[in-house]
Amino acid sequence: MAHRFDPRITVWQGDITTIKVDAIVNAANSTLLGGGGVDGAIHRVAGPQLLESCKTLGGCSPGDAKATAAFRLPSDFVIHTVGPVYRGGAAGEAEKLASCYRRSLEVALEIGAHSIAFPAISTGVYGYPLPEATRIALMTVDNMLATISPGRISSVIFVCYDKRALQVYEDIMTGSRMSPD
Ligand code: AR6
Repeated sequence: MAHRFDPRITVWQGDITTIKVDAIVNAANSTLLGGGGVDGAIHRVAGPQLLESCKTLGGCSPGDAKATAAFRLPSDFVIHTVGPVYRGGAAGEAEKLASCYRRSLEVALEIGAHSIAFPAISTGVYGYPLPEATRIALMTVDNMLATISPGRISSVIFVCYDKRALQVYEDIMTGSRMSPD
């Protein structure tokens, strides 16, 4: 039978920098000093104050997360997390990726962010195969939400940049893609 995901989880296709939630998550690198992909887009829209704020954080280890204000973005906060670089799957990537989602939700709780939007961490430049990364993202967040009341976390949006990613998320949510491929 298909797994029933927490109703606070939704999937949306588009640009994460346009979303008005309490906190958006950035798929950063360990310097936290900007980069390409979603990181570049977030810094561009937030403006130069975001980089200034990130400089005070002293970097971030893979699997960890740290928050800043969101400056010109419509959200209130940016939670910067660092995904693993995919090196074939036997180098602890799955545990590191799961840790990104767990730590980001823990940081959201600490800063009082109730609504949170995630990009598909590590699935761009860092090369994590999308179906496997998506299963980890959905299962990790779903497992954590089971222990967090709706008064503390009210919604989690998974943001897919393109149609292909949206299809993968929707297939896993509806149970039509539960086995590895
Ligand atoms: N909104 C939502 N998702 C996006 C957006 C956007 N505006 N732009 C890209 N994506 P990536 P990574 C998706 O490469 O793999 C950076 O240089 C994209 O389609 O941004 O974790 C950092 O500084 C993909 O599915 O992040 C690091 O050095 C997903 O976001 C490195 O890349 C993640 O792709 C991190 O690599």
